[in-house]
Amino acid sequence: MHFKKHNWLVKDIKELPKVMHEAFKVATTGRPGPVLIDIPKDIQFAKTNYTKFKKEKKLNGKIHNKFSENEINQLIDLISKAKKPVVYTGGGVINSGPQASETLKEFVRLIGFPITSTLQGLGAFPGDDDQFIGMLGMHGTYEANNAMHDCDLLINIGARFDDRITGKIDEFSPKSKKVHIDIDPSSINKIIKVDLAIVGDVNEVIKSAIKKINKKQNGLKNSNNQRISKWWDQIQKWRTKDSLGFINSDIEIKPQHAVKRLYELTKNQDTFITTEVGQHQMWAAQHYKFNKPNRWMTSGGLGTMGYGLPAAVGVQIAHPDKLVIDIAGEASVLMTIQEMSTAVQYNLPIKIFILNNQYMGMVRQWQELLHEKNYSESYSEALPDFVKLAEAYGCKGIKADNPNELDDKIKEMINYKGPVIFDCHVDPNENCFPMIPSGKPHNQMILGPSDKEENKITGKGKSLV
Ligand SMILES: Cc1ncc(C[n+]2csc(CCOP(=O)(O)OP(=O)(O)O)c2C)c(N)n1
Ligand SMILES: [Mg+2]
Repeated sequence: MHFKKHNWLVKDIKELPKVMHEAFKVATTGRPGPVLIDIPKDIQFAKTNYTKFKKEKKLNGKIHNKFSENEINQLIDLISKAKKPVVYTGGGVINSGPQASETLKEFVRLIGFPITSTLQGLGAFPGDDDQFIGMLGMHGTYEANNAMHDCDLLINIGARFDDRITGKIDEFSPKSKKVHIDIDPSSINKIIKVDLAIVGDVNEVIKSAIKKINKKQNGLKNSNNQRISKWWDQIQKWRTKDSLGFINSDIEIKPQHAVKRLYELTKNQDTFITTEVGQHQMWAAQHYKFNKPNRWMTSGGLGTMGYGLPAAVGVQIAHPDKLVIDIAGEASVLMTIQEMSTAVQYNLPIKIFILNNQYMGMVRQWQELLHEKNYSESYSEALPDFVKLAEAYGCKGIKADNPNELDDKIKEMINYKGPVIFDCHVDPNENCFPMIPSGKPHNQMILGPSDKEENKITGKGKSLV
């Protein structure tokens, strides 16, 4: 499977400077992605003179922004007619650069629509804003998924209709007109057919739309508000379900509670969160509120356990004075735990916050819900003592297993000047809800344990998870 956008094999040393320039250009422009330059041993020892290459001017602006005024007019026309609209944003807004998030905020406030986000798009729009209806998809909120299902206009900005978002494709958002704004033409009409495709840098496209709205249709904001007021009433009703709610405990630390406390105790500073892959990742996405772009680094798509710790190392090097926390699972973090040496060697004060449930929790959850509780190889009986492991690496270890001591221990972690491994023992049996069973449409979510029976995951849906 390809994990890179492009690769080069350098066969002649004279090609190397050109290839290096090209590689950086390909990696950073259009839809950004990793590239590989293969430099064989003989070329590594060869010598050549460096020749300068002319920088191409503003590649993003010239090559990819092929959208037309007519397309922007069509977008505004759809916006001004919709009664049940929803904006759905993805990682493309983040990749477009911080300016795109500012432009997005202006656009969404101007049109007054509800906005939801994919896992990768979190932070592009403030997570604590009233217009934000939470993340959508497999573990998204009730209001976001129902809005997606019932809407009459869906504006996808920089997202790719991933299977964790669409669920059952032929029942995905069945009544809506669909707009897709994306820099990558190959993403368009790939999974979901759309009514209007606008290819371009999302920042440029939204900016053009804002300009047009402000110029031409001054009354749009008010007329929109009236037209969609019933829709907002419906969304508020869905919100009252409180789909991220959970039953807290005085005896055990609930993982959702741990993430909520971590958020409350760190929200006053500019905090960067990375994650591993599993339930803890979804609880982090659900309960930590991201108000700025690029504060949330997580592995989606292929979802690689072991991503969060090295990612935290990288983020801390880029932002030496910021608080960087890896919200981790005990199984995932062990995949790359050796990187604690890097953190200690370079004195990087990363905080590894492990939601330790002694299970590969996401696997256990699926075994419970999809395989009739046939648990296999998901329980870890022989975990290391993470406090001792931290000490073995020469950093600080903190353990918490009582909700009453959680806040003090989190504060101790935040205030400690070096790297920390925080072993937070949580309820091992907690499941991550809400959940759209794969193969089911968005309006058939499992909301919590008591909801399971009516909404059992059956038939084809099982193999789709
Ligand atoms: C490298 C890799 N192997 C396997 C998987 C499949 N997988 C997804 S989540 C998970 C369990 C993760 O366990 P843990 O880190 O303890 O997180 P939890 O779900 O308990 O929060 C596994 C095995 C994966 N995503 N990546
Ligand atoms: Mg676990």
